[in-house]
Amino acid sequence: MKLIMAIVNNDDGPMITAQLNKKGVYTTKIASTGGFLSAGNMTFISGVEDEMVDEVIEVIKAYSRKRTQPVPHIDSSAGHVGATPIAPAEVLVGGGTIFVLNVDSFTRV
Ligand code: 2BA
Repeated sequence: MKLIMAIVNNDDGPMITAQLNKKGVYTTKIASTGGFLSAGNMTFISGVEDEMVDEVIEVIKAYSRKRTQPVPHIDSSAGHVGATPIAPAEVLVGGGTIFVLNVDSFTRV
């Protein structure tokens, strides 16, 4: 058994949830926040049998769009002539960021 943790854009969350439910995949959604952009995103946690892992990843891939988002934090010195921002003005976010972990034990009581 594996534990899949997938971080996706908030806008893609509902479609991914619907598709996972359709396939009978149990999932827990956690409202999360990206450490870099401080923007809301959604983290899915699903415990699945090994043979389902690729199918779940395919769903997440299919419904996670890439988008560019502005980076809010710019060095305060950027206002001075000739100064450069310390971060790019935009970053490419997503599709999804997916971790697959081995599960030692799974119990429902
Ligand atoms: P954020 O941390 O808000 O990052 C948003 C996007 O900013 C990232 O997109 C990436 O393009 C860029 N970025 C992140 N950290 C950066 C840094 N230190 N320097 C320059 N650019 C940086 P994604 O890579 O698609 O990540 C989307 C979200 O997935 C992240 O939101 C974070 O919540 C999560 N994530 C991504 N990689 C992760 C990891 N290795 N561990 C835990 N969470 C991760």
